[in-house]
Formats: sequence, structure tokens, C-alpha cells
Amino acid sequence: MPSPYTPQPHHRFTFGLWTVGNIGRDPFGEPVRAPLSPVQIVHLLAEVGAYGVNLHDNDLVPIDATPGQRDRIVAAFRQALAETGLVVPMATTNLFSHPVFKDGAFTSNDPRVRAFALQKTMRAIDLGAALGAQIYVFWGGREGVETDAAKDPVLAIHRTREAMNFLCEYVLDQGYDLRFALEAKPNEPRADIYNATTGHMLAFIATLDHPEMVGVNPEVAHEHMAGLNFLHNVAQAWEAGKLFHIDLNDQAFGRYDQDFRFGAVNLKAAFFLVKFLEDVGYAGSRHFDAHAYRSEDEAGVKDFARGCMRTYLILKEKAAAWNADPEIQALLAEIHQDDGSAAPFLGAYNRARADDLKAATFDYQALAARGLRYERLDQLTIELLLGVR
Ligand code: GCO
Ligand code: MN
Ligand code: MN
Repeated sequence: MPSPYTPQPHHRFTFGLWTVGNIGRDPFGEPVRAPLSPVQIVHLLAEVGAYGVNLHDNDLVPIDATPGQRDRIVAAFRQALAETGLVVPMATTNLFSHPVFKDGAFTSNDPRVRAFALQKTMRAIDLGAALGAQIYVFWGGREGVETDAAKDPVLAIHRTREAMNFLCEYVLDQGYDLRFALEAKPNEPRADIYNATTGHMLAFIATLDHPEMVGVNPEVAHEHMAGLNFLHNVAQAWEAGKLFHIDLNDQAFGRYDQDFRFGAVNLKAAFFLVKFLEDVGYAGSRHFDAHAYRSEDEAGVKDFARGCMRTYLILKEKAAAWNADPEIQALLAEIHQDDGSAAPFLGAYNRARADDLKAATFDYQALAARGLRYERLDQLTIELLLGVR
């Protein structure tokens, strides 16, 4: 029997080429690791037990590659996938690295840049579809401003909508089995990025021509950068039928974009997130969008990748233990107790119910005086996580 902490294909653990392939450059320092080729990364991911590998167009094919070079690179990559059994569940476009996108792609003030961004995305969609991707992510890293003198924020929304509508039609026209997942981030690399949180994205999606094709790709770090409760955003996306993908990593609140190993910083939040994903039966990829500390060599990169998956699986086991813990469950039963007395007043509106409710008497002082036992429940959770239960 393999350990319950050994990653298996059904766990759907994926990494981007850019994650384990991160060479440790930062705004103040040069790379600390030698680049790995896409083929080497596929083999590394297979060795650590990942299920799939995701990519930006230019993680695989350099932006200036000739068609012949592109075909050779893609063939070698496919060969590595075939040798290892890894799949490509998600693909995306790099619309942020090249200086042409310094003022955005779909929201650029230059219509030629907007057209080029659409062309680049259609080609990248072709590549992703050819590799079998069924989720296509949009992260608009440059879709923002340093100064609001530069762009009209309403126009930015219109331009983004026009691009998304165009690309949905492109996918339908090509007959691809592909859905879009929009990824929000409040800032970095732009001072302020449009559609700053998952909640913004959900509101924006409802305004598209094909909202059914478009969901979200929430990322732990991005919502933490915005000071938000990630679980709540994920739950809202899930409830709306929009949790198409998820980027797992970790991040201290109020810091720069840290992209730490999953669970490295906020263990309790990571626990409730894993518990949620497992309890509701989220069936998509568990994608780790993070990278190893800059202190690491290639062995450390494997430690990083193994750590992401192992922590997830340990938390999954803890979630099952939480659900099965008699004391925790007894407390939950007590918390959710219902004497039925409010039932006539709750539910859908009707005139009689509203009249009855207005006339009813509540002993609100007694209700207010009731202790809710959340301290005990939380302490039991902590003790379970700390391994003493
Ligand atoms: C970041 C983002 C990216 C995106 C990736 C896929 O902060 O850099 O999270 O890693 O997820 O570009 O769209
Ligand atoms: Mn990120
Ligand atoms: Mn991400």
C-alpha cells in the first residue's frame, strides 16, 4: 500500500512549466538556478509524482521561434509527455513578459497591441488545444496602470470584454473543447490591475456573451495580497458554478507576491481550503502556482514540489479526521441545533409570512446570551492540526 501522502494521478496535482522551472530571479538578484528545458521539467515532474503540466505558450515555444523550430520543440515535448504519462490540463498565454505588453495586452491604449495580443492568444489556444488542454487561463498581469492619467478604467473593462467575447467565439468556431478561467490579482507587476479580485471577475463574467464558457482561477497568494479570505472567494466561485481551476501556493498578508510552497505560511487557512475542496468534491486540477525559495538548487526544487503535494494530502487526511471526530461533530450538532420554532418565518417571501413575522415576539436577550462554543471548536481544530488529537 502506498502511503496516503504519495501523489496519485486521481489527486490531479499539476505544476506549470514556469513553477518548477523558475530560475530564482528577483527584482534585486540574478538567477540562482540553471534553466531546465521543458522536456527536463516534464521528467522532473514525473519523478516527483505530478499528474500534469501546464504552460504559457512561451514557456514551451520562444516568442521568436520559426515554425520549424516550434514543430521540433512541440514534438520533443509530446514525446516527453508520452514517456512519462503526464498530461496538459491547462494552457495560457504570456501577455506580460515582452516589452510590447508594457502597457497591457487587451487593455493597451494601442489598438495594434490589442490586435497582436488577440493573435498571440489565438495561436496559443491552438497550441493548448493540440496538447489536450481543456482549461485556458487568462491572467492579465499587465492589464493595469501606474497612473490613472494613462487609461480610462471603464474603457479597460470594455476592451477586456471585447477580447473575451472574441476569443470565446474563436473557440466555438474552432470546435475546441475548452473553457476559460480568469485569474485575478490586485497588483504586481502593475501598480493596480483591473478586475482585482475573484469577486470582480465573477461580476465581469456575467456581462460576457458566453458566460457559460468562462469561470475563474482563484489563487491563494493573490487574494491574500488583497487582504481577503481565500476560502470565501473560492466558496463563492464554487457556489456560482465557476470554480474551473485553482492556483495553490502561499503568501503572507501584506507582502510582495511571494509564491511560496502550498501551506508554507497560513496552515490553518490551507486546511480549511483543502477541506472545502475535498468536501464539495471539486474535480479539477490542484495546480501549484508557486516556486522554490531562491536558496534552492534542483534537489530543493524537488523538495518544494513534493512538499506542495504532501502538505495537500496531509491536510486532506486531517480534513477527514475533522469530519470524523466525535467531539467536533457533537459541537457542530450543538451549534446547528434547531427547535423548529423559527421555521414558519423563514424561507421564501409571502405576505402572510411577513405579517406573522412582524407580529412575532423574540426573546432576543436570551438568544444573545447563548454562548456559541466556537472557542472550543477552534481549539479542537488547532489540536487536530498540531497532531495531539
Ligand atoms: C503570477 C500569476 C501567474 C499566472 C500564470 C498563468 O502571479 O505570476 O499567478 O503565475 O497564474 O501566468 O496564467
Ligand atoms: Mn501569482
Ligand atoms: Mn497564478
